[in-house]
Amino acid sequence: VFSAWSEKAHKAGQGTSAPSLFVAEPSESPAVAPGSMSFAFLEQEDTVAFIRSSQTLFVLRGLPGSGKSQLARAIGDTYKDLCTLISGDEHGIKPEKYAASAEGIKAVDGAVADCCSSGKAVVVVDDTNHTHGRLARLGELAEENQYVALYVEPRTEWSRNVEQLTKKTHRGLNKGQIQALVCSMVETSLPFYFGWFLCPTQQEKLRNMANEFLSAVGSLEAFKEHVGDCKYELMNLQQYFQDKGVLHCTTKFCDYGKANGAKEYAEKQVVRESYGSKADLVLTALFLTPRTLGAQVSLTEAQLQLWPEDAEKEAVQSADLPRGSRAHVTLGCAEGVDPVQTGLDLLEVVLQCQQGDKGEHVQDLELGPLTYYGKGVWMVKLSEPLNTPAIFSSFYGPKEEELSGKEPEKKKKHKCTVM
Ligand code: 2AM
Repeated sequence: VFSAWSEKAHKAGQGTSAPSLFVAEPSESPAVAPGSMSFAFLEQEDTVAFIRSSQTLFVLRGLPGSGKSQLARAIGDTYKDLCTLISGDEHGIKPEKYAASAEGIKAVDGAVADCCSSGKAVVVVDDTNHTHGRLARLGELAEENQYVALYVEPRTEWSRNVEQLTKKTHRGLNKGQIQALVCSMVETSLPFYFGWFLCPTQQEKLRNMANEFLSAVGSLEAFKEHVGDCKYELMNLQQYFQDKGVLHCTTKFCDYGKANGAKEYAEKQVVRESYGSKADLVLTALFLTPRTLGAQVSLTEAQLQLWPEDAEKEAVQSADLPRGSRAHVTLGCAEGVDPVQTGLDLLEVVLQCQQGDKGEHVQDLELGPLTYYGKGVWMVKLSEPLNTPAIFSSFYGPKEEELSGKEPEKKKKHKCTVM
């Protein structure tokens, strides 16, 4: 079993002879269920190479007995000395008594923060992570330390099967306890959104480019002349646009399952297969409007497979816009503006061009030709598109009621059918 993993890592040209933190005696490890280890971050050469040179927090989630620790060992075997495993079990966390495991949870978070601040390439949290609070907290730790979080569940056939899990777990949990945990897993399956997440070095590069764009546009006479075209005051551009966290290109907004088609999207084979894989995004333009600052992304055919069919129609029903024309990275928003606006602003430009209004060419900046589209909308087409590697992942954040400090709605009794 372990030699098969090592073989994979070596095949990817990434194996090292350094001792692994995860070296386990093959005889101690249970057999691997067929297909349960087929993850891009274990099997795809370019993804493995990218993760090795980047900063990734693997948030494993799953029930006791579902194959989580085996998955953790497989990650360890692939990334060897670049990887640290933090186990909830070893810190005394009891999945069935999460509320009473505060000490252990605190210790895990401390260990994650320490590993991340030491710059370890791969940090793995091996715990059930079946509650929203844990997913959001670990996502927050990743963001604070400039790591990309990957939420991964074992792909064993029995990962949510109460009967089998009850037999397999060594924790002595009864069926009722396992069932409660399975329900919690199901309820927290869908993230806030899926998307491609840029690694920290690329984020910095893009932010610098955006600042260059703002300085160049802000200092133009033409810009000052047009400030009156919109109702917003567009001076001091760097301060005007507020940062909206980790840079990413959203593919599907799920709103934890409340958005239309979220479940169907998450269950698509291509989404499952691509989760945790590297993609090379091509950024072709930067734009600013009175509301948002963004980068246009030009998706390849393969990337379009992950693009929801109705992403453009959902925003502009009346027009037939090319698939992927909403793809972008939000770089900043004016005060009080939601990041969803960036894609809508981009679509307005695309629509305007489609209707034959190509805007007014203002001048050539160092970044490329600058066009004014009216109503405070400016776009520079990059003469050298920015190729940026990114990881296809998902995002969990604090829920709205936690952000607003409001009492959460009384928890509805979800009917949960368990296989
Ligand atoms: P963005 O991708 O344009 O930046 C959380 O708000 C993330 O999901 C943001 O990145 C945001 O926009 C995106 N988002 C929010 N609401 C959305 C919606 N209704 N449709 C699509 N994306 C949305």
